Order: sequence, then C-alpha cells, then structure tokens
Amino acid sequence: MSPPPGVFDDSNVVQYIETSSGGDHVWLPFTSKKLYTNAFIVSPGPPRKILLGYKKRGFGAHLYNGFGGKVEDGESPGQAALRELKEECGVEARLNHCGTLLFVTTGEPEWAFQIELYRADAYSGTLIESEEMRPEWFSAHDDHPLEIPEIPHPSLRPIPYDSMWPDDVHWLPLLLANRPFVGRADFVNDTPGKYNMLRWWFGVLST
Ligand code: 8OG
Repeated sequence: MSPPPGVFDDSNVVQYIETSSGGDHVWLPFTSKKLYTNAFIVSPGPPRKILLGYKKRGFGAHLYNGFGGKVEDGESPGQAALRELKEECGVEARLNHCGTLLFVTTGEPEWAFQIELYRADAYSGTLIESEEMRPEWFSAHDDHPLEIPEIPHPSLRPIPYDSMWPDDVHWLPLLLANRPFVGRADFVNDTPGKYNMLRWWFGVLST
C-alpha cells in the first residue's frame, strides 16, 4: 500500500503499519503545510534513557513530548529544532534528523502540520524547567523487537505513552531503534484539547 497523500512517496519507503480506528475514514483534505520540529535526547547510558518534557500550557498541554515548535520565517527546520530545544529545556545538542510526520485535524481543513523529528545521543549545558516544559527522564529500554532488550532501571519510569499524543506509540520505538521513518495521522477534535486518531500510517525508510 502506498503512503497516504502528503507523505513523500519515495520508492524506498516500505510499509511499517497501516490501520484505521474509524473503519472506512478517508484521509482528510488540506491545502498547505505548516512546518514544526520535535527533538528527543536519548542518552545511551546505562541506563539508557530518553528526555521528555511535560507540556505545561498551550497546544498539547499536560502531555509528555519531545522539545520543539514552529519553524519561523528564515529558519531551516534544523535551526528551529536547536532553538526550540534551547528555549524549552536550556540545552544544546548535535541533532540528527530521523523522521517526518504529517498531522491533519478536522476543523483545520486548510492546514496539515508537518513535523520534522530529530534525535541526539548527548547534550551540553544544564537542563532547566522553562515556562512551557518540565524536562524528565524516562527509561528508554524498549520492547521493540529490533532492540537488544535491556533491564529497565528501577529509578526510571517507563515511557508514559498514556500521557502522550496517541500516535507516538507507533513511531517513538522507531526513533529509539534509529530507524528513519515517515508517517501521517489524521485526528478528530470533538472536545476542546482532546484529539482522537481517525486514521494513521507509518513507513520505515529502507535506507
Ligand atoms: O509550539 P508548540 O509547542 O505549540 O508546537 C507543537 C509541538 O507539538 C511541536 O513540537 C509539534 C508537536 N506535535 C504536534 N502533533 C504531535 C503529535 O501527534 N505527536 C507529537 N509527539 N508531537 C506533536 O503538533
């Protein structure tokens, strides 16, 4: 099955997962894209751990996420990712691009959000809590079959997928496994602040 509309259609994209919680939902229409970034620090350890931020306000409030935001005029996504990481948790890192995601929501018929995902293995500086994010470490031992299983560290909580965007459980294991990916998720936004997935697709780049 080929990637959904809006996800770049390279011949080296192989299907990773395709499903729908809404039965026969059609992909939502959109006319243009807004660029965002999202960056994760995965410290090799031991114990291997991932830095997430608890979002204190705004879009996605009370969810854990990577650090990121809107790409401003004149910035490349890579520059925006570094700026947002520094603004939101005070640190600098050598970021590697690892995925591209597209999110479309009912009620926003014109816009799709294109998120460029980054990962770093190390950072410099001192972690700080910002007005927007409270950084916290979680165990990055992972049950993904591509990873060598590790014993979770007793003082680190597992990744809090129940308190994250509902699509993250599908692609964060790919980020942890260093497998480049693309994907799309369409959401319905019936209740203010609550997003449920209508349809989603994720593909691993076979490079
Ligand atoms: O500037 P602001 O914090 O509002 O930017 C929104 C952030 O949320 C940005 O990093 C992109 C990210 N984001 C979405 N949708 C999703 C999603 O479904 N999963 C994750 N992990 N992040 C998302 O906009």
